[in-house]
Amino acid sequence: MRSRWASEFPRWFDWVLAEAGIYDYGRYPVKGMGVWLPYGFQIRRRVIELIRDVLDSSGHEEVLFPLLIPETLLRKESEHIRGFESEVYWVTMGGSEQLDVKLALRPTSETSISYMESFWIKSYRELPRKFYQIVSIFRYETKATRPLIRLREVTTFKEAHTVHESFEDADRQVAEAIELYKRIFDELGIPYVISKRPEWDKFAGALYTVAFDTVMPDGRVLQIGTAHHLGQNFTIPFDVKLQLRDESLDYAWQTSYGISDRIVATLIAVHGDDRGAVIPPHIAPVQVVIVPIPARSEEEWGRVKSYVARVEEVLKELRVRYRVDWRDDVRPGRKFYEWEARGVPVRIEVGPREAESNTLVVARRDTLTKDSIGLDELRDRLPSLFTDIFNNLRERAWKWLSSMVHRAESVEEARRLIGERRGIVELPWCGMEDCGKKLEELVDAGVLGSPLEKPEWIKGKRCPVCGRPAVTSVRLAKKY
Ligand code: A5A
Ligand code: ZN
Repeated sequence: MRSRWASEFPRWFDWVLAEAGIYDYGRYPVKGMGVWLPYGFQIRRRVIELIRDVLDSSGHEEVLFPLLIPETLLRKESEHIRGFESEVYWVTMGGSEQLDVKLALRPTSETSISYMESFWIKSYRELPRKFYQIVSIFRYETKATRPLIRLREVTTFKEAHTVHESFEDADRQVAEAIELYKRIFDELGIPYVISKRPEWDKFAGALYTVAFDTVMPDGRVLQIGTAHHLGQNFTIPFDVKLQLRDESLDYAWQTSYGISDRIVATLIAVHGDDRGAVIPPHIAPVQVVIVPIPARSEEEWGRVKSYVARVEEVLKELRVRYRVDWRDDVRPGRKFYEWEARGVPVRIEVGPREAESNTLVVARRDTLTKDSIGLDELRDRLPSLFTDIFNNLRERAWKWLSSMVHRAESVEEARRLIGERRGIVELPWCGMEDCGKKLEELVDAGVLGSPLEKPEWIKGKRCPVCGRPAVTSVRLAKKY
């Protein structure tokens, strides 16, 4: 058994990805790139389905752009390229010929999408448009790469790109994006803190960035999603012009928002335990595993087998994704261990005793408790058991996050909290960049930003750096 906590977390995470058959990382001979294994791929697929449902049902249209972006396009917005310059993979050769224009493997798609929008969008009547794609992007990350958390090929990059007729509409779109992301994370039981990133840490080319952060079991913070107001920063250089209501011509306004493989990483990290993954029932590739317990005689075994068939009938009727682990060369204890590591939410054990008495032993993965129920109760109890498991996972994860958000009023206190407890520390703040940066240095942590609404508790409090009255709070954390 491994510990998921504190400094053990990175090792636990590597172990669970391998042990549960989710993601093979570190062996493929390109740094920062791994392989989705069959079991992991199914988890990923269900998460993607959830994302698609949420976006499709809110007027987003799925598209698919080319992977390659000509250098000329990528360089058009100066802040953007300044931000991404050092992370771009370039294609320079076609066979043995040098290419006239270098081609970038997209690090994100603002430039290619804006370029095409200049042909598509003519009038305010067509707006808003909300596009999205779920694709691979490439970033030559220089910070330590980690499986699913910091990749160089991000294989599950959901990027949405929207176009609007005014600043305010784009502003409202960022608010919608936040609501949609809340729904997505809520449906996975992933807890989050929402912050407006400080000026010095916004997306390259954005007017402002709002980010979702979560706290990993080691107390370090991971950014799991971002929404950006892009203003007219891309529509001006790409000439995305439209006719407005008063017949005048102006450049369009845009937003973009993205989530990545980190959503799967977080699902596994926040719900897991020392035995491995704990996958919420609606996402689990296998929702129920039946482990038949060996019998002493052929005759008894025959009764177990036909009893298992009766259990299967019920599971089929309920349309549950289940497996019967019939392997005869593996002992039940070993099977329990393996299915627990994979995070199967419910295990049903049936042996001679259960077959005799028409009962089942039902084990919950989240609480590791066992219960004996009648076969006739299964039909009624299983759906509510799934709901209970998910609610418990979500509650547990939120409790953990809340316990990791601390408040401090002085630099010393903040520094001690981050040093001893990790997580997020909130301080009153005057809002000045100088003080924010000074805090990063003094607290020895990174700034996440401020809450979207001015918090009540800072009333009458002062910025611990300059002593001026606080206008908001600032959050700091050790970041991934
Ligand atoms: N076009 C916009 C949406 C964009 O690219 N935004 S972003 O740079 O902030 O990326 C969106 C999200 O992808 C981030 O919030 C982060 O959760 C995730 N992400 C970024 N780089 C990543 C990497 N190297 N590996 C895994 N996830 C990454
Ligand atoms: Zn200050």
